[in-house]
Amino acid sequence: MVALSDLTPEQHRLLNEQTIELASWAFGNAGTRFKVFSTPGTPRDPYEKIADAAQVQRYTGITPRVSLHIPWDETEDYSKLRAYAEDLGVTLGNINSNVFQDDDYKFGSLTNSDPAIRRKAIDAHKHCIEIMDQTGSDTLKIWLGDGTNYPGQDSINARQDRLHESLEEIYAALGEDQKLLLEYKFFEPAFYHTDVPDWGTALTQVLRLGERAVVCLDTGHHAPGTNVEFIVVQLLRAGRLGAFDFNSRFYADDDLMVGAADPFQLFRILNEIVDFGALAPDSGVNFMLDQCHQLEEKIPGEIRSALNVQESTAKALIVDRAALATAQENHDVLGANGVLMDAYNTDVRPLLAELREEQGLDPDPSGAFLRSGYMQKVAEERVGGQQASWGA
Ligand code: PSV
Ligand code: MN
Repeated sequence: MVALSDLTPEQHRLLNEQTIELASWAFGNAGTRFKVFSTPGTPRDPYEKIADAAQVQRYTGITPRVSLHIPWDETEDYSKLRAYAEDLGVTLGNINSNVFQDDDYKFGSLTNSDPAIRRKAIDAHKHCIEIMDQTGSDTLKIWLGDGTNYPGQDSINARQDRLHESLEEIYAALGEDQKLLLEYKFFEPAFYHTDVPDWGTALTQVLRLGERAVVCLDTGHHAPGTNVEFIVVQLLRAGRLGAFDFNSRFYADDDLMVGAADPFQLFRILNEIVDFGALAPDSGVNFMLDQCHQLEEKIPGEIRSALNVQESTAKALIVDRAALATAQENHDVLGANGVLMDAYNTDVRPLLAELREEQGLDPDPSGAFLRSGYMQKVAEERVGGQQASWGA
């Protein structure tokens, strides 16, 4: 076990400063194509989603930003939404574009062979940039459903060209302080090929755009068995790891709570982040949760996830880097692996409870939230209307 007093001032500072962005859609109902279950108290609009996200921040102290998805979170007055969020102690984070749920995008959006549809998709991104100007968001996050289902359906090569041209126009529309974040995914909804399937394609595309174009690594978007931490290092080395979408998976893009399916993978990722010196907020890497809570309660699910990331971070921070370097130099395979495993097997929960007490928070965020009665309160208040859901 380690105590807060065992940490160096630098380790302590990094834990204190760590932040994790939440996704607004995590607070809506989610499910599979078979069924979306509803829950009493589920938010019905972006305001209620932000109110729920603010609860996660209130009890964990490490989730001060909420990411919006457009048009899911479309609202009349973004300055009003921004002020509402700030009153509750959170800010609005990334703006996620959505060009995958309109009939026009059946055969692609930014890569579509029809110039009129590409124009519509580019304009949807420009609309997101206008929203960013009002919300104060500095990042436009792009994930595309584009791809094909059958060999020969369209030219893979031509689609890459169209993608570049579309992205170039979007990139040019960004302000000096705004970034373009391109997310890759190797399948779904397209099954033969997707137009941005992997980090190599995403990196190639962003490198052609300019310095403010970076890559988003969603942990669920890789083939089973992929060494994700290796990709983390490659993107860091290229200076283009813009963000994580954290979640965990047993099979495909399950969007389960991060650290639930494979806590060791989460530790390995954060170990590379710490080793590279990319944990500090000014490193340019945004840590975000991109999850759907289908069975579990959403706010407690987000609290658990934020704590899972925090615990893995603390474990990565306490890796004895000097001992590791010596073992690596001596080709001491078991010794080096043992140093990592010692950190991974350390119970950091008491240390984090101490950290919270020092920050004036309840040492047990999950318990404190459940005791607050918030869930009962919103279940009583949020009656009628249309509950938010994935895709609404
Ligand atoms: C796609 O699977 C994705 O990971 C993207 O980040 C989307 O915007 C998000 O999920 C929302 O469902
Ligand atoms: Mn994602």
